[in-house]
Amino acid sequence: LDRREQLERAIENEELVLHYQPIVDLDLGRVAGFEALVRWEHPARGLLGPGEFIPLAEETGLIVPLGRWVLREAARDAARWAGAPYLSVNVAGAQLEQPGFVEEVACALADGGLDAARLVLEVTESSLVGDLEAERLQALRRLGVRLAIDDFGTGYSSLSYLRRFPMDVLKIDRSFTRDACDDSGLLQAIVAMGESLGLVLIPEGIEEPEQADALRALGCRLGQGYLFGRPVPAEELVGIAVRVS
Ligand code: G
Ligand code: G
Ligand code: MN
Ligand code: NA
Repeated sequence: LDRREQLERAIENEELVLHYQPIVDLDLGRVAGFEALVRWEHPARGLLGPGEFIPLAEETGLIVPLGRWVLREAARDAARWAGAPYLSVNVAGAQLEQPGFVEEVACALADGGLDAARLVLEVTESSLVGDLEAERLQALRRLGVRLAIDDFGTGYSSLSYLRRFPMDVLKIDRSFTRDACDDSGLLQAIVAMGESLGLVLIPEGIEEPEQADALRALGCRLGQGYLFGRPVPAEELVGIAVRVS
């Protein structure tokens, strides 16, 4: 089998697994949500990270069935979490373009038993291109789902999409988080812009306590990174779904 066929089989045979990384409230030291991050339990090569198969999935269009599986699986997992933390799921541009995408999201929520208000969909700047996407995002919002811009600041797009696309959350790429302790004017400007647009800010890739302190002082309420937890399988969330310290 070639790599595409192997991935296709993996989706059908449930060789994919979801890991979850906590998103924490920096003030309360408590889990606010989890981001679902897909892995592939390859029968021969072991556990593969998304970097080893998401690009292939995007090139071949397999990202559509893969993403559908992720959404359904994650909604089912999240419905059982104690304390009702929210669920954040990455969505590729090709998924947004599917005519039935909004219905698929609604079905995943209904079948999994998850309230729409607990779902955040993460899209990248590069998938925000036209009227079609804007319409899809509006429809998702009408379902009660919230929307996040992922890896903010790393795309090549202008900021004009912030006017055209309804957004709730801005995930600040870890390349900016790294400068948190250096009195970075760029990071301050990103936070100020996010705040003035009424967006929830989530700096990613927080690894040091000093970074968390600096980001909280800047006005970020939430954060994500290895300091608080690495992505782990759903079974290992028991306990941390309620509280981290
Ligand atoms: O887990 P890790 O940090 O290696 O993830 C690397 C990248 O893979 C991230 O940019 C993330 O957005 C992407 N990714 C992880 N899971 C999914 C998924 O379910 N769907 C899509 N489209 N991308 C994902
Ligand atoms: O692109 P996206 O933000 O969806 O993917 C998150 C990726 O960042 C995952 O692959 C995750 O494993 C990785 N990640 C999460 N926290 C940290 C961190 O603190 N440091 C580093 N280097 N990577 C992280
Ligand atoms: Mn993400
Ligand atoms: Na990101």
